[in-house]
Amino acid sequence: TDEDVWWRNCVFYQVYVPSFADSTGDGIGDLRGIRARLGYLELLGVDALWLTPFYPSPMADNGYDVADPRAVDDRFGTLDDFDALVAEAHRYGLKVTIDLVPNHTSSAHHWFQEALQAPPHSAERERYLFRDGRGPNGTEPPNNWTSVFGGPAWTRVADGQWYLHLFDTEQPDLNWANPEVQDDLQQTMRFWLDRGVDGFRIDVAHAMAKPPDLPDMEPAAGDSGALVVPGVYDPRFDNDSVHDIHRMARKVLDSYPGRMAVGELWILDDERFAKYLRADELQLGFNFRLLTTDFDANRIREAIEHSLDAVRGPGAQPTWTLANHDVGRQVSRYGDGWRGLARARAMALVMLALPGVAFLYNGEELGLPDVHLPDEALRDPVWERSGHVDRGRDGCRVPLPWEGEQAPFGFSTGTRSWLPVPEDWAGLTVETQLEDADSVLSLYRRALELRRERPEFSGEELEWYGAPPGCFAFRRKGGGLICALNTSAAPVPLPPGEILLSSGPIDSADTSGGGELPGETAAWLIPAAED
Ligand code: TEU
Repeated sequence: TDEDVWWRNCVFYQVYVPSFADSTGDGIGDLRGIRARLGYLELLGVDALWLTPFYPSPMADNGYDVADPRAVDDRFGTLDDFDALVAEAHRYGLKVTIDLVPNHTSSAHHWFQEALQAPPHSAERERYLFRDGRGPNGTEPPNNWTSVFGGPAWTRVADGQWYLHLFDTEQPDLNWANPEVQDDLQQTMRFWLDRGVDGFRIDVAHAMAKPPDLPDMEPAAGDSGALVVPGVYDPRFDNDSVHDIHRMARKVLDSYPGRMAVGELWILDDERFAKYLRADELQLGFNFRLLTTDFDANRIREAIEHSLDAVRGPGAQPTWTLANHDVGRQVSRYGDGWRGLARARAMALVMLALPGVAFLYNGEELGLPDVHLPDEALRDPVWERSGHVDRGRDGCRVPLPWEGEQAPFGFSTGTRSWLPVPEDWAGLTVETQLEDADSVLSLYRRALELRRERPEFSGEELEWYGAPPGCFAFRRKGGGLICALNTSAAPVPLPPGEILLSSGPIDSADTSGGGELPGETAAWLIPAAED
């Protein structure tokens, strides 16, 4: 039924749990904080939530180092708080999806602690990827793999063996050839499905399986993080046996009605990407092409066409995203000051005009920029492991400003916040933006409302109009919505029609007698009736 495939044209909202809303005054966001702000999400008009990890964790990687996947960290609340959040979200008509982190655990997970106590080749060690080192006395790592966060992907333990970690030293990779590991994920899925979650976001979904002999990678593979680049041999990611894991997970999902999973897939090769979306694997895969594209009409059009092509084979829905907690905020990415903001507004209209699924990252609807934090505030292991070369991802993780005149602007019931909120964000709060018809928040609200309510937002395929350099316009075949984007500085003519919404000021609401789209702007139109 339609209700079973609720996610097919859904707008997801990523709640970065530590930074959304703090109900206890400790400066860290929590589950009760989210529950208290559900009214805002209803007002915004999203359909589903993705909650980042809230499981017990030493927070070496802000919760992506999970010590117990079937519990709630004290910082974030209790299981009762979780149940209450799900129930309340459902009353608001919001679906709830949560993060699964199957590639690794925290080094504080009892399995890893047991592995450290146990001898080499023991059953305890076989849950992870322990190996003997190379070179005299095994003092060299078992292979040349590097961690996505920088430095070698291996750390040596007291008895001389090494364990693999594709991310931080405190995130040991699991051995997915081990049936115990496979079984544990199924238990975790059932645990949360039984509590009523509607689906999962699967962390590094192309990473779990490793070739048993762990062959060296091509050193250049280390330059692209977790992204698999065609033509560069990288046995760390996208091994064929990973698909067995997704099939297994899908069986669990399918034993409940209307549940789904979206995989984080850093894969540029369309054929490899499409394999994860086969009928018995993931329903959705994150597509990072829009997010990694500059503000250039030709490039953006290519990214869109490519993304649509990539899912056509398996018949899956396309997905779109402009930001998340790993990549930085679009306002800062697209340029400084007013230009970055104008472009981010334009791209929001492009993304929300496209068929399929959109993922928003909390704070993008406020036009938040990346924050340049002082060194001593930085928490991200990327900052540490890169030898302080890469400032890491904290700049896009700063808590949300809600209301009032003083930082942290209602984020917390107290005065603290785990990352400092800039004092000059008073003008960016939800409170101020709700009152301003021209704010980024008002743009997102209006866009989401139109997308939800207007019949023009249907049709899975696009038709492209001829357009001057630096611009494009597409029409959704079926519904008929037109989206035009001008990435140049000069105005360009608009197709005839009625303007539904634009990312910046436009002279006339009806362009049938001719109209112009200013530079760095996007508009939605309903085509003039043909007679
Ligand atoms: O990210 C996967 C990933 O490899 C990148 O997004 C990575 O964070 C970035 O390239 C580093 O600069 C997922 C999570 O989204 C991320 O927050 C976690 O740190 C990572 O997995 C490990 O669990």
